[in-house]
Amino acid sequence: MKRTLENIENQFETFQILNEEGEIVNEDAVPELSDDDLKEIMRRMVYTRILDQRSIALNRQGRLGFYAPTAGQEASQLGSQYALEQADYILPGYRDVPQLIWQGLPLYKAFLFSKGHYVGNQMPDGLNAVSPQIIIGAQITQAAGVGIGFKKRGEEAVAITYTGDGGASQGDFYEGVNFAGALGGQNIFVVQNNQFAISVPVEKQSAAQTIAQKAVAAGIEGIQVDGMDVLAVYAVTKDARERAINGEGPTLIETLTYRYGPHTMAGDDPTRYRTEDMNDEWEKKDPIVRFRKYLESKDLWNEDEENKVIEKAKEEIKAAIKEADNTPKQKVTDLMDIMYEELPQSLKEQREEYAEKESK
Ligand SMILES: Cc1ncc(C[n+]2csc(CCOP(=O)(O)OP(=O)(O)O)c2C)c(N)n1
Ligand SMILES: [Mg+2]
Repeated sequence: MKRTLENIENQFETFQILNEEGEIVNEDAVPELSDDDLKEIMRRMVYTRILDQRSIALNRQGRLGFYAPTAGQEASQLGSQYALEQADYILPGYRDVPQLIWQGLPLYKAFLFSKGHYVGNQMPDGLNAVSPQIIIGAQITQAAGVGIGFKKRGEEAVAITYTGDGGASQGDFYEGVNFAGALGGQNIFVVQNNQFAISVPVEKQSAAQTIAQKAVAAGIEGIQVDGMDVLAVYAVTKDARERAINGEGPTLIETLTYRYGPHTMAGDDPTRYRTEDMNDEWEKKDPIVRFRKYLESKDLWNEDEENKVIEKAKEEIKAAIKEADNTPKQKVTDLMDIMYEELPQSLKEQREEYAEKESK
């Protein structure tokens, strides 16, 4: 028998443009981005890191509900989002709130999502997205549907979906990528491989050396990218988007990354399954540190600039949490009203009952 697995796996090398020192190691692949774009990407990453810190603090004060920390994953999340256009459609997982924010979700709505308030799930006009999915993998088949729809309608847009290394083991994942491949969906499937599914290490998740290679069985392009390198993530996503729109099919992107914090704020203790050494090793790869070094070497960034971003983030976060707190509490009648265009008779009666209770 000819040994094909090793041959295939050897082809999935990690794509990188910027190394840990902030040096370009792949000159030919450097994406065309203006100085303003580069600074904007940095601003977004710094802002998002602050938002993460503030969200963790707010959660500990009991002012937020569900929260899945994002620090460490900024390059994977924002590098890919920066490659999108406004017409594109995002189907995120629970950790992917930053992509929604930078694509147009107001911050107070992100906080309301955390609080489990329905207003946090209502996307503003111009933002094509569903709210973050909690069920692992469920958004992947939906994304295939949206991407196939774009193709059928001849629209110049892609559906991008995000899941984790754990999500890539779900049946929905294989169904989604296969179906999108078979029907030429305008899709980008991003797997943020942050090495763990809660406490389960990726090595126990699959016998495959890479998640990217799972594209092969679906007959689509797959690439593994340094998920701590924002230029590399941007470049591969931009390329995937162009190919999808040109009718060249979907792409599976595996980003190698790490979440610094706990899985969620609901009691996970990462010291039980990760070592200090492992944390240190990944922190050396930090996406913000290396991009800062790169921008400083081009004279595009300095401490003052960064402090301004941090102050602005803190102010806006303060105002947004206030706005979320001031949003009227959701009522049972609200939940009924947003669920149906026309209420079924049985619920009409219940609605009247609740409306009366709520009016007291
Ligand atoms: C269908 C389903 N099974 C189990 C869970 C419980 N669960 C929540 S997060 C998680 C791990 C997911 O890990 P991964 O896909 O790697 O994403 P990460 O949290 O690391 O970003 C599990 C098993 C769930 N939400 N949905
Ligand atoms: Mg994971």
